[in-house]
Amino acid sequence: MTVKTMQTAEVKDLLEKVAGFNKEGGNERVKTIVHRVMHDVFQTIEDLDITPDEFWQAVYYVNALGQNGEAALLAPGLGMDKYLDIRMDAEDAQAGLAGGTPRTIEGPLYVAGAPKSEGFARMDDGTDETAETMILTGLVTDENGQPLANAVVDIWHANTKGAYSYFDQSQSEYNLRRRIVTDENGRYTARSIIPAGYGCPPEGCTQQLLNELGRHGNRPAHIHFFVSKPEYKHLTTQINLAGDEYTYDDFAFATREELVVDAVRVEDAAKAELFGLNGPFTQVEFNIQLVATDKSALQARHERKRALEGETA
Ligand code: MBD
Ligand code: FE
Repeated sequence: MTVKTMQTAEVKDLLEKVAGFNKEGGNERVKTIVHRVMHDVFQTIEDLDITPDEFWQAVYYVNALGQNGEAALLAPGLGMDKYLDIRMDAEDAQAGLAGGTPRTIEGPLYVAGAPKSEGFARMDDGTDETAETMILTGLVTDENGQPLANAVVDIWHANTKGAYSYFDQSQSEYNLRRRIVTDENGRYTARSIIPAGYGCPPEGCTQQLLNELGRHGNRPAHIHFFVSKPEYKHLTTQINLAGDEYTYDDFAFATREELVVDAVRVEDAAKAELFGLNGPFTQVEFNIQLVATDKSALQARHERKRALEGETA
């Protein structure tokens, strides 16, 4: 059946009433958005001849998605976080603020208030004795390569099972989450463990939809960063470790060529000793360039719901 009703006065009138156009109160921005989104939903139903059975499946899907708290996981899986990045990159370019280390998506697993230290932090709690020791080092500079002291490098990553502390209650508090303030030479150093990639919960709503699309729900091994310093553009980014099966096939579309980093195995005992280690380790180097700005709105991360944000300093 191919009935066309979108152009009728009845449907146009319905959409305007749905969005509260004929009512005084409410929020004009919300009205505009709801009108547009509902128009596009109706148009999709018409164009694709969506059946009532399909429609109700979608309604119950949204219910279940909320119940298992996966809306912010489905979003990156559907490329929405990536699309916001594409827009912010284009805005930066338009404002003459392009450059520096590229941004990439935050993801849903940040926890605010991780322990803060100067220059160095050990990030793992030492309980995973089978994990490969990681030394993560880097230099934070401005666009001219001048080192930036006192930049805050907020790092978080998964354990060897791809799980993040706080969300994985079996891990200790703030395991694999630290804030490191760059030293007088602009450097930060972390001792941690090499993370494994993340996989969506196999029984969850996100994976359920990905299955329908013939897609997997995996991310490569990666490490998240927020990097900030007053008078510089806030940077939200990640590095993806080279050589992972999913480095260039990330379900969340976070990989960027400039953010793929080699993890180098170091057997040299003298080098290990430099980091206080008595055995081989794997070194990951990630240097970061920040872009100067006097626009204070660009110096802060975007607002969204984050675990423990507002509860800790
Ligand atoms: C992650 O660890 C992540 O970084 C993203 C973007 C989505 C799900 C899990
Ligand atoms: Fe992640």
